[in-house]
Amino acid sequence: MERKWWKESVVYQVYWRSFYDSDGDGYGDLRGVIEKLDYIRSLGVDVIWLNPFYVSPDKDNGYDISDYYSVMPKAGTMQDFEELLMEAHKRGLKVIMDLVVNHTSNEHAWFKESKSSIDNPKRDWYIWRDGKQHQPPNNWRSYFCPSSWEYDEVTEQYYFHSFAVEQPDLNWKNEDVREEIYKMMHFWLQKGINGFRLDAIALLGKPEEYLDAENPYDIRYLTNNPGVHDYLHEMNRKVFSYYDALTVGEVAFVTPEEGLLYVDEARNELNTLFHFEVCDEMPTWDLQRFKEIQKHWYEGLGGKGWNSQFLNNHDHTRLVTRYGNDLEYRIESAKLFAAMLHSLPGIPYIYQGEEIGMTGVRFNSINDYNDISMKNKFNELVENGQDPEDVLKLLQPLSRDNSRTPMHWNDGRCAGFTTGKPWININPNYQNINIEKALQDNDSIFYFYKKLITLRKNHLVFIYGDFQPILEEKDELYAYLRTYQNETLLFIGNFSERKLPVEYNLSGADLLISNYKGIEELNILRPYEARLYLIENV
Ligand code: TEU
Repeated sequence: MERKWWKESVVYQVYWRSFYDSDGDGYGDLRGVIEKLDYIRSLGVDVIWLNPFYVSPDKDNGYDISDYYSVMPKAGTMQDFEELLMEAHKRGLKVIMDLVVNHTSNEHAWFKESKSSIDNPKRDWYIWRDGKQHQPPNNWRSYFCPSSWEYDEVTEQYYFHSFAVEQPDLNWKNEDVREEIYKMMHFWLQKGINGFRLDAIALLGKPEEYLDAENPYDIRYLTNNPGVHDYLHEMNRKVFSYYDALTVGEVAFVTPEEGLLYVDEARNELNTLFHFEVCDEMPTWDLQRFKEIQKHWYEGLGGKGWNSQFLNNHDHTRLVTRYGNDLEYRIESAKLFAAMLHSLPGIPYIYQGEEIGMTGVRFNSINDYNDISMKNKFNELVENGQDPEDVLKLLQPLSRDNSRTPMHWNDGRCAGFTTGKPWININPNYQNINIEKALQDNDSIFYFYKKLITLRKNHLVFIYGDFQPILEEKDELYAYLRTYQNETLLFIGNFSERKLPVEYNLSGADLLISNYKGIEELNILRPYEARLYLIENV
């Protein structure tokens, strides 16, 4: 596989509304990102992924778009965005945007036209069906609601929505829809952005017939339907092929073999993908399962497609809380996961705050939560008779708001995030966990990430090395070799709170980085201890 800039990059995800508030309205904004570009650059990352900032009623925090060509006032202005792009490029940072084209907002002009009458020219831009005996066309649920259909009184039909009622799905079978989206993509790429993160992109295909699902709670019927590859191949031919862009697809519920169809270089669809075999299907840490997933994806992509590595984002709770140990071993476990994610095959993505070990959060009331997915689920379960307190406890660990609390810049008022009232509560542990404190501590998680990123730049084996798991039978130990040209990298990590022996000859190995000060016993790993070695080619 040939060298590409995006294969050699580390991506930093900026959830701008929680990043830094420059004007005191309680929301982060694009000017806030501009003011913190030097901080982002100091970490050593190469690309910034900005979550959506298009005009939106904000029912799903910008993933319900009502105007693809303008910037939502909460985020700033188009001039702010253009300045952000210029200032980022000045610092050698590339910028990718979030492309949300499986659906729009129900307040988009296209939908308002489509909804206005059965024979409106844009009726077919969305998915409308007759009900069955005053019931929805089928029993499908959506990601956010008990039904994926919403009845429209005016035209007496139902429209389809894979997510919230306020997010009607576009009909990608309609060529006019596709051409309109491609035109919009060129508009942003011609401004100089460096690519897209493609939201829910595996959902573009839709079935010919909407038949009832045997188990409506298994929502895989929403994704990976026929047609998706035809659309992505056309999107590549009509848009991506004109640019040297990073295109990373959010592709849930696929096997490695299915995932390869999206990113096989010979198929000219996308560059890389996020699969969700971990974050969607592994509620708590299971190292043996994780090893299987990594091995299957490495073998499944088979050197033909490129993977991406992440363990948290704006939808998935903070990795140190969900998969690490955010109490006694917060620092060690945060660094352990970082060393693993930055030495596995694929592009590493750092979610804002991960680099200082920010943790998940527990708000006392459902009213403190913002996430539409969680609030809809809460209402459904309570309406079905479940105790509200029990439901809150059930939903808190995986609430998307865990990752959406504002960044901790310092230990001052509102963690230095805003001079106003923050749009969502700030994690109360900001006085102990914040960037100002991290930058003053040479042993902080921040500087550990920085060192890892520097190592990746100095040793291509991190990027292009093959992947050879070893010591696989050790339940709480993860170890693998990666070899490229004349270098061999060895990762060993102890994912337990006990000391573990490492039966591997480390005598000739050069230690690159470890998350403990010094080595206590060469062949014993301390709780959550991680080490990366360069070893003589085996
Ligand atoms: O999320 C899509 C989404 O939730 C599923 O594709 C998938 O579940 C994936 O497995 C994540 O767990 C995207 C955005 O990231 C999310 O913030 C939006 O709410 C959603 O699309 C609708 O645009």
